[in-house]
Amino acid sequence: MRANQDIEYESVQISCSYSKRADYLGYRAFGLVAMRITTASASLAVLLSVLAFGETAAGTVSGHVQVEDNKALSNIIVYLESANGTRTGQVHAKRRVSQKGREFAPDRVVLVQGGEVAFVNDEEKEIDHNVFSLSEVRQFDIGLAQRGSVNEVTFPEAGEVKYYCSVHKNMEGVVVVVPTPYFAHVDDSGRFRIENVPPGDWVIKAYVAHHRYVSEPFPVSVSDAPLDGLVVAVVKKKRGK
Ligand SMILES: [Cu+2]
Repeated sequence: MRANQDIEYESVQISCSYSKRADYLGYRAFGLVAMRITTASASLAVLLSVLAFGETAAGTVSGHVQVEDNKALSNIIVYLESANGTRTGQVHAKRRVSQKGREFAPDRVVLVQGGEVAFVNDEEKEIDHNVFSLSEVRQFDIGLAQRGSVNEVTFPEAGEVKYYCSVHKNMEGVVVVVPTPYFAHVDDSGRFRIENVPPGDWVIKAYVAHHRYVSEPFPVSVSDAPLDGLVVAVVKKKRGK
């Protein structure tokens, strides 16, 4: 290259102007691609909303949870209950809980009322387990479960079901049974968002894992317009309750 300075100079000039041109073309090409992506995602969004809502409109319910004295509580679930007691939109999902390594996993399951949990003894060694609950909502005892066994337990009533293993005292878990599929986990900043809620009258409630706190339910009327900025109060339980 150094043999001919002029040629090198010229080639630099050429490549320089070429690269400017290429940049310009690239920019334009990028712009066009970006436009195409935007158009594609816009049509996708329209398609998705049509798929999600189908022929019946559905609403979004969102807001935040306000805990008394701003106490930091984790594992709060906000959910909707039908105002007239009908059970809408039941999804009888089956959840699986492993017992491997002498622990229930996941040890916290949210289940829609009527659903079931399969407790699986998937230990690698011959270790027997058991699952029992003395909760008000659902009492059960699956007896001694050998390695490889699967025991399904249904949860017909809503509420909190704490359960244990009679063989291993440190094993415990909880099934939170909610009345409808319209629930959301509250995030670290206290916010929640429940989507695809059928229009109608609902009562908004919260499940609070801390036994000294309880939510203050209130009615909400859902339409196809988003219901935003709701404040769900979580307060200390009154004495004697
Ligand atoms: Cu066990």
